Amino acid sequence: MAAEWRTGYLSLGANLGDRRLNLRTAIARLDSQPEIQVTQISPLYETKPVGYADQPDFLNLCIEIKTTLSPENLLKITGSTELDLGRQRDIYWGPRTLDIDILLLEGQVLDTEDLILPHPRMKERAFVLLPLADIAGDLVHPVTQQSVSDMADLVVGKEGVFRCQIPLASDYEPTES
Ligand code: GSY
Repeated sequence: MAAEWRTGYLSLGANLGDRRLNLRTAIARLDSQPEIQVTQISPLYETKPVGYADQPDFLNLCIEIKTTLSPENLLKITGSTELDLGRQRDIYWGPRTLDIDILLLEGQVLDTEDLILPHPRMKERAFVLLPLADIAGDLVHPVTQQSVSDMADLVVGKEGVFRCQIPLASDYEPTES
């Protein structure tokens, strides 16, 4: 039986190296996987660091994907993409060339040692909710039943999140869904 294509949402962030290039490369690598299609890319945001303040500002965005991967295999791909782009885990909340968080995966509510879905901190993070609301405002959180737009309206910390005037320059176009 053919595997089912599910819709998912990922948050990407970078605050070391060429931040735009890191994000572009990560999106292209994810889309080059046969089991992943990138179908939407949010606007790009410059954001103040959350968690560990003494580090450079981040660039953040969210993407929509379609995937046939299980959550565990998607996590393996996002993890290997982070490592390929030079990520080291020196400081837990610290600077990184690339961070990819799986936010939501259609039909999946999970709490395992390696992965919690929906992402447990997404509702506290303006740097996640503002770009996510740009591409999926009507999406409903499967546990709280709140829409992404409502969560984005209520989230604190929006003053540290600025939409970039210059888009993520890209030779990459998302696949039409
Ligand atoms: O969890 C994502 C990594 N991260 C970020 C981030 O991507 N953006 C901002 N603004 N702060 C962050 N703190 C951490 S940890």
